[in-house]
Amino acid sequence: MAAELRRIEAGGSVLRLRQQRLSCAPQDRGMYSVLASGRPLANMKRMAPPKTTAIPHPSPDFDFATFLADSTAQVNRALDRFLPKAAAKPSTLHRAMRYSLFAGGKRLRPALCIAAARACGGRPADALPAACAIECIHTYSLIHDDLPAMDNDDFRRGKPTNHKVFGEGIAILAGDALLTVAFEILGHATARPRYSHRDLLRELASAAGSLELVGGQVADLEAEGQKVTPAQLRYIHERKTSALLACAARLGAMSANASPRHLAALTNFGHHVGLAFQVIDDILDVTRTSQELGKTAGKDAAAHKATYPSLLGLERSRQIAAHLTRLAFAALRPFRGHAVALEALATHLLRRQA
Ligand code: GRG
Repeated sequence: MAAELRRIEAGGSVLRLRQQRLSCAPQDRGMYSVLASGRPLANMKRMAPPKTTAIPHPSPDFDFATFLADSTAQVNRALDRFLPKAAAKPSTLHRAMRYSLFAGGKRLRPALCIAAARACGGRPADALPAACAIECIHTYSLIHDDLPAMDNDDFRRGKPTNHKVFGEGIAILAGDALLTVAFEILGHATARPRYSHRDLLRELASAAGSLELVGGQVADLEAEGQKVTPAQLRYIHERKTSALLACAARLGAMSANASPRHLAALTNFGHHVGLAFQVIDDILDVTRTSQELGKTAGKDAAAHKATYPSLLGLERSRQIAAHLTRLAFAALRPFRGHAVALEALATHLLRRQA
């Protein structure tokens, strides 16, 4: 137990080998695996995080608010183009899909995807299909997560949940259709010399599948009413949250034909910011109001769910989130100061209040 706690506190999100069986050209694979199993990560695993919430400063010259607003506007326009119109038959279904998709989500995963593409010298426009596909999967997961059979929530993105407006049957189907359309949208991405369409589709499928997103949800369901160990909590969070954020970073990098070294760095970055994001989410659940969050606050505590604050306390959770953010910054070293949007995003995720 103590060793497990140290692993969680150290950020413990070791790059999983399965996720490293990456999609890179055969000539690049040797280089990738050397980097993926390199010394820095092994050292990180052993270190206990210092008791500080300090993090490095992102470049003061980068205007993250404008970057997020611009990427959100681009993604919203692209999603509107990619999705069937609300009036297309069956219109109830298409209205339900659009209701949740355009309900005011923060669009952090698309921003991560686009920032990763930028860091690798790519164009935002080339990352848009992947950014939109990820947001569709994320939205489907929230619709299903809010269902009575799952978290049973009435309020999401500041509005009544999908099943409250459209009924459970349509909400389930809207989630199914968003999951499916994500793959259709990703099909619009341009293949790159290092990454084929097959690579991109496999990447998204594995992050959304039974070993990652859905697997994390199953572990979460099965943990209800049980005493959850720190190892189980990490397992759930790495899958429910971190996997999709890491996938966003990776697909952005792949859209820019990233080198194996940069892809490995962004995988590492995505895992660390993904875990930090969830630790902060756990903290916000107990420190903010429903109105501030746009979703029901205090749900984890009410459901006696294990969270970072419930296992380790608020102050230690804040230190862990900061430590994970420092690890995310460290992962960006191969970009030699040219990943300013990603640094700003990691800082934004740590400091967010909703
Ligand atoms: C297959 C039946 C079935 C269900 C799948 C996988 C799944 C359901 C649910 C997992 C969804 C979940 C709640 C993950 C936790 C991640 C998290 C903190 C999401 C909130 O992300 P934000 O804050 O949300 O970015 P917005 O609304 O801003 O996009």
